[in-house]
Amino acid sequence: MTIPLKKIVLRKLNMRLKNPFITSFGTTQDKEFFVIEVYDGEGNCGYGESVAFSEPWYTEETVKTTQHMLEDFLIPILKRSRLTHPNDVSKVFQPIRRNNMAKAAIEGAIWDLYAKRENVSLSIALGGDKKKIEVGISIGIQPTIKDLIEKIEDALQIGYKRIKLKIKPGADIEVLREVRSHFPDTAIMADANSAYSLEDINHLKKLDELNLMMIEQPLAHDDIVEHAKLQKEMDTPICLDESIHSLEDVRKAFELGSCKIINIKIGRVGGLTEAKRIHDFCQEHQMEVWCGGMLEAGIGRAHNIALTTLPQFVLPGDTAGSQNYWEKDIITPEVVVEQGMIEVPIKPGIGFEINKKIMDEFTEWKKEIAI
Ligand code: OSB
Ligand code: MG
Repeated sequence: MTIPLKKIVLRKLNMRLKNPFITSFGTTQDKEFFVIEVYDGEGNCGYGESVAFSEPWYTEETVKTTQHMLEDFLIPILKRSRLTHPNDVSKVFQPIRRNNMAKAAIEGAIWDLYAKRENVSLSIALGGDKKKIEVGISIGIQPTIKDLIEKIEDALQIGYKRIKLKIKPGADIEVLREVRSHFPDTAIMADANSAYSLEDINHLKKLDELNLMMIEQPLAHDDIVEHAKLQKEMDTPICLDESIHSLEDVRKAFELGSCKIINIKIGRVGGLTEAKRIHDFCQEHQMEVWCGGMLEAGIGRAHNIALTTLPQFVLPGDTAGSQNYWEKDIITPEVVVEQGMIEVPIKPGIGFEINKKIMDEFTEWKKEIAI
């Protein structure tokens, strides 16, 4: 049966993180993004959230490129397409090269709408089965070791199942040694966000003494060849983030031996349908996966929770609780972490209500587009 699309509302929001988030590529505090509302004209509304940042430091997409793609290409394609399942969205978007985060934002809204029309949770619609998911936390680069140790202690108090620390040249091995000596048994991993090159191989090999769960994206954002060389020389499992944009990328990375673990981000791979295809491949080939984060507000967070209920998400992801990021989130209830777990909502679609008052408060402008 056709999924009727009657109207799309595009909202631009701006939300300030409680604390600046510092990585090897820069600092984020103000998060600009779009909320996309897709209406079927029968009383249902699906919600999506875009994840590209204001600057192209993580991948090439930005808030402005997202708007351009949505308004000038993706929404016009939807106007002339007939969808029977959310899987059709990535097919009709195929002529548009990349711009995966823009595609994922609107595809996510259509997945939510579809699940609501079917009267099932997004988790069930995707084929997930977990009732609760295990989560970790990603901690940005801190001004001092003391600050970092305190942040880790706070996170362990909440029960986060693993701690991810951001590293960069000059703030890596010494910091991690100090952390490891304070927390000898904690599950710790490091994320370099592409800050190193193969010339640093001897330096990176020192990480092997620290018993890390994995090292995430040590080398170039667009590389899988040199990561394969590095993985052959290192015991610590490599996890790829920036380098993975599709199932094809995963297939090639697997063939080359570029990594042992994949960080799946819905936005980076162009939506839930592609994320699920990557999941299925990894399940078949015994590659471990986990769900990454993009400092999302509640709608994006809800999509991540639903995806993580698929069985091959065997490692805790970066979907921390709303309180880790925001004074107040745009969904109700907010995402709550207890003993390192999030309870998966069972209501139809994303399973959270939108707090319209709070969403309006952060909305800079909105536009209605008839389909
Ligand atoms: O590399 O996973 C990353 C945040 C912004 C950009 C890139 C990354 C991150 C994080 C934080 O690690 C994930 C989160 O808490 O949402
Ligand atoms: Mg990363």
